[in-house]
Amino acid sequence: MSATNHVRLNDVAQARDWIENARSIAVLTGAGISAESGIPTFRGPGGFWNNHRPEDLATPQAFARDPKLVWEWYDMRRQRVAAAKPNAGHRALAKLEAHAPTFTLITQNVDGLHHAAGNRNIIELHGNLWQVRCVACCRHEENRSVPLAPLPPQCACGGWMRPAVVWFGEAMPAEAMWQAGLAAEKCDVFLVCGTSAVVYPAAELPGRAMSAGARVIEVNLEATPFSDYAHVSLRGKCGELLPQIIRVPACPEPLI
Ligand code: BJW
Ligand code: ZN
Repeated sequence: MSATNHVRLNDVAQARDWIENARSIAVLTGAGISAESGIPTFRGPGGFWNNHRPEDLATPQAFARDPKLVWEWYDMRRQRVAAAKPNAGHRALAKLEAHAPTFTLITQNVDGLHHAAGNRNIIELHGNLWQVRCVACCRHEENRSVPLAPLPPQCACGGWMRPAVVWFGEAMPAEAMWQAGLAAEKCDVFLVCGTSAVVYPAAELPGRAMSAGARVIEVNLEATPFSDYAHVSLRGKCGELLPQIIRVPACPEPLI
C-alpha cells in the first residue's frame, strides 16, 4: 500500500477548498520536499553520511574540530544539488505563488530549488548552500559554485571559508525570522510541507499561525510532533499531494 493511501479523500478536498479561498497563504518547507529531487533528508533513512549524523556535522564545534570533514559533507551536497531539478511539489508551490493574492514561502532548505521552480517571495531561514563566509575577522562573504577544491576553501586573508548556513546553536538571521513570524501570524492558511518539525525556532511557526487563527495543513510522509494539532494532516509525498491540493487554473496562453 502506498503512503498516499492513508490520505482521507475529504481531507484533500478540505485542504484544496481552504487554499482556493485563502487571501493570504504562508508555507513552511523542509528537507522532505526536496527528497523527490534526490536530495537526502537529515533524519530519515539514508540520513547518515560516512557514519556521521548530519546533526553532528551542522555545528560550529564540528567545523572548529575538523573543517575538512564538514566541508566534504557540504561539497557532496553542493554537487548533488547542482545536478538536481525541482520536482512536482516545488512546481505546485510556484504555481500557488503565481495565483495567491498574498504568498510567502518560508524554507528551512538551503538547496535553492524553490527559486529554481519559480517562487520569488522566499525566506531562507537557514541560509543558502552557495554562499560562503570567512570565519576570520574579515567576515568576507561571497557566492561560490562547484567545484570548491581544495577543501577547506580559503579566503584571500588566509582564514577558512565556511558555508553561510545556520548551524545548531547559532543565531537565526533576525530579519528573516521576523518576516517569517509576520507571515505566519497574518496568513489565513499555513501549509507545512516535508519537515520533521523538531528544529526550533522554525518548528514554532505552525503553532504561531494556528494561534493567530490560520487553518494549518500538514503534508508529510510520516507523522510529526505537529500532526495531532494540524487542522488537516495529509500523509504522503509532497510531489503527489501538493499538486492535488493546489488546483489553481492554468495560465491562459498569451495573446500575440
Ligand atoms: C517527506 C518526504 C516526501 C521525507 N514528501 N515528506 C527549543 C527547544 C529545544 C531546542 C531548541 C529550542 N530552540 C532552539 C533550540 C536549539 C536548536 C534546536 O532546534 N534543537 C532541536 C533539534 C532540539 N536550534 C538552534 O540551534 C537554532 N538556533 C537558535 O535557536 O539560536 C538561538 C540563539 C540565539 C542567540 C544567539 C545564539 C543562539 C538553529 C537551528 C539551525 C538548524 N540548521 C540545520 C542545518 C542548516 C544547514 C544545512 O542544511 O546544512 O537546518 S539542521 C537541519 O534541520 C537543517 C534543516 O533545515 C533542519 C530541519 O530539518 P527538516 O527540514 O525538518 O528535515 P528532516 O530530515 O528532519 O525531516 C524531513 C521530513 O520530511 C520528515 O518528517 C519526513 O517524514 C519527511 N519526508 N520525504 C513529504 N517525499
Ligand atoms: Zn577572510
